[in-house]
Amino acid sequence: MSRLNRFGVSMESNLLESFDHFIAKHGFHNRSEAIRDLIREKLSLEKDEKTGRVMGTITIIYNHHIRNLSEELTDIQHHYQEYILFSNHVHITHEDCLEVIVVRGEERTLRDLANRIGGQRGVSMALPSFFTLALS
Ligand code: NI
Repeated sequence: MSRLNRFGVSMESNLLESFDHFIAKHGFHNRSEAIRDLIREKLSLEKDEKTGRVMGTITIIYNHHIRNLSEELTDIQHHYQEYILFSNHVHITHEDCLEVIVVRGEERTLRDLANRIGGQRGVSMALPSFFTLALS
């Protein structure tokens, strides 16, 4: 590991308070460790964005008894139709459905898609799993 450098960080009290909650929730030992981790993650995301496209799946579990949820999920997927190669649906219990959506495109867009799906009431999981495609 290369030498550690110290630098000062200024931020508003409420932001720092939220950050400390984040640190406690995610089990970081201290602020420095958490900041390092966040920076690494952000830089890695940016690198993926620069290298372009990814491919993978978004696996979702949802309760189809929730009013309008199935229609809403269909609407969202139509909005992103150019990124979706196909999807498969499995009925896992009386009310729960599992869907695997195979996607290809810019990672940022695909993460937006996963977040939009995951943000719907009645969706208990929206798990993105992507790998980077080499540019051709
Ligand atoms: Ni189903």
